[in-house]
Amino acid sequence: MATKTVELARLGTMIVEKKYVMAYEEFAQKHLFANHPVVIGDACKDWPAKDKFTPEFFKTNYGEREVIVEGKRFKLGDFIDLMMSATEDNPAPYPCKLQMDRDYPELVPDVMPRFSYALPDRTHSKLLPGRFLGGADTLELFFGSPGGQFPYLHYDYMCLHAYITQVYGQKEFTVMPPEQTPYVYPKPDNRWVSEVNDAKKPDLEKFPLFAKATPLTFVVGPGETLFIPCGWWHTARSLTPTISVALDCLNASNWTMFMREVKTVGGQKPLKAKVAQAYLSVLGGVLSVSEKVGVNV
Ligand SMILES: O=C(O)CCC(=O)C(=O)O
Ligand SMILES: [Fe+2]
Repeated sequence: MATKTVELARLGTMIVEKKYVMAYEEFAQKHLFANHPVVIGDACKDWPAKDKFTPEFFKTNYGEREVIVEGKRFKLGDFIDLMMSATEDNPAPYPCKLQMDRDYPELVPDVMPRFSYALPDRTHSKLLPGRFLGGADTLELFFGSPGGQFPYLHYDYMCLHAYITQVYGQKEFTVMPPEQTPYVYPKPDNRWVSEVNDAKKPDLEKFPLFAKATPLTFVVGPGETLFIPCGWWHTARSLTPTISVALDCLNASNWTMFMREVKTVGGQKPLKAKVAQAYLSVLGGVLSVSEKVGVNV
C-alpha cells in the first residue's frame, strides 16, 4: 500500500510530514538513517493504550500513587484533576512523568507491540552495560495540562532517538536540526540542554545567535507518533490535557553519535575512555550482525 503523506510544517528546505501506512524501508531510508523527523499517523494502531490510557483510567486505577512534579508531591489523582481544570494562562506544573518499566510494569503490555519503526533496539542488549546509557529512562509516560511546557530545549540524552506517541490530547512540538547546535547555547556541563530560555520567545539580547535558528513548530494529535532523530533539538507544549508515551531507541543508525556522546559525557581517564570506545566499536559490529540474522543478544 502506498504511503499517505500530509505536510505539517515547512521552513526553507526543512519539512515535517505526517505519514500513514509507511513501509519500514521508507522510514529507514528517509527518516531513521537520514536523521529526519516525521510524524507517523498510525504507528500505535495495535496498542491497547490507544483507547485505554485516559485521565479517568489513571485516576481510577492509580489515583493514590505519588508523583513529584517540579519538586512538588502530588497524588496522581489530584494531579489529574489539576491537569483537567488548568488553563493555558494558569497551567499545571510540567512534566508529570511516570517511569513505566520500573514503576508501572503491568502497563507495559498496553504499549506493545513495539512498532517496527523503533526496532531494532539496543538499549536493552545484555552486552551493553547500563552505565553507557547514563541511567536514561527509555519508556516514560507524560501527563500535561494546556499551556504545560517542557522546561527546556534539548536533544535526548546519549543521542537516543525519541518516539513520542500522543495517546490522549494534542501537543505542540518545536524542533531544530543538530546543525543548529551553535545557535542554541548548550550548557557547558550538560551539552544536551540549551540555555535558551524559551524557543518561541527567546531573549535575543542574551542569546543573539538564536536569531539564526529556524525552529519548526507543529501539532501532534491523538494516535500519532513523532519520531525525533538523535541530536535534534526539541521542546513541547500541551494544547489540551495530554497523555504521551515516550520511547527511546538505539541501533546502527545512531550508534556513532551515541559513542561520541559516551566519550563526551563519560569524564573517564583517557585510557578507560579508549577501552570503552574500542568495546563499543566492536559491540556495534556484533550487534549489527546479530540484528541481520535476527538473534537477540
Ligand atoms: O512531550 C514532552 O513534553 C517532551 C518530552 C521530551 O522531549 C523528553 O522527555 O525527552
Ligand atoms: Fe526529549
